[in-house]
Amino acid sequence: MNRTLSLSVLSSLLSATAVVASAAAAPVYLNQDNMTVVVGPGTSSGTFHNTFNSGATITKVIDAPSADAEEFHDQSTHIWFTADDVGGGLELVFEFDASYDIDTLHFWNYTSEGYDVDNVDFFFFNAGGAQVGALSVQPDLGSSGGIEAQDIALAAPLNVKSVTAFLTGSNREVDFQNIGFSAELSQVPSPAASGLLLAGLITATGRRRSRG
Ligand SMILES: [Ca+2]
Ligand SMILES: [Ca+2]
Repeated sequence: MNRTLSLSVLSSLLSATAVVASAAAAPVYLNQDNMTVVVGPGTSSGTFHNTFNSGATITKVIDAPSADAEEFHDQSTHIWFTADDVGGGLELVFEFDASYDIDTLHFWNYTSEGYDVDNVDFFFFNAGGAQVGALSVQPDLGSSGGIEAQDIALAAPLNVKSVTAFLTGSNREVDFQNIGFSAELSQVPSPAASGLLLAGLITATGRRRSRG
């Protein structure tokens, strides 16, 4: 077997790997299409006012169709929670349809200090349920008129399958429109793909050795 063929096999394998890697690296916007959200058990005592009137559900915090979507503040679009005590807040638990490497948080905050979210504590979990990181962000006020997302770079860990967010306001008020994430599908090679690559490399190496 000649060296040219061996190199050609190696080259093909590396190209195939690059194609797989670039396909997996395409950014994904995470919203109601590829994650779920529930009100977490860590939510403090408080009131949701008219948040769930008319059959509305918590899913309205992940219904922005894209990261640059504009949303108007009305009863069908936002969440309003008031904690009974300072320090209390709303806990949301997001579950993704796969493991992702999160790049960016998109946060549509309320437009005035009297009700907006002042701090969000994030906790990140892998597919096994183990906590793999935590960080806090202080989002800006929402833009007036149609509210657009503030894009906040998140130094989040890799391979995140679920996220818990604890949202608070310094005056007990938590009012916002949406949360979304931009992420890339985590690159965990499938056993079949890595087995194929390994077999190819062994074959190519064996051919090179037999030639010498
Ligand atoms: Ca919404
Ligand atoms: Ca505030």
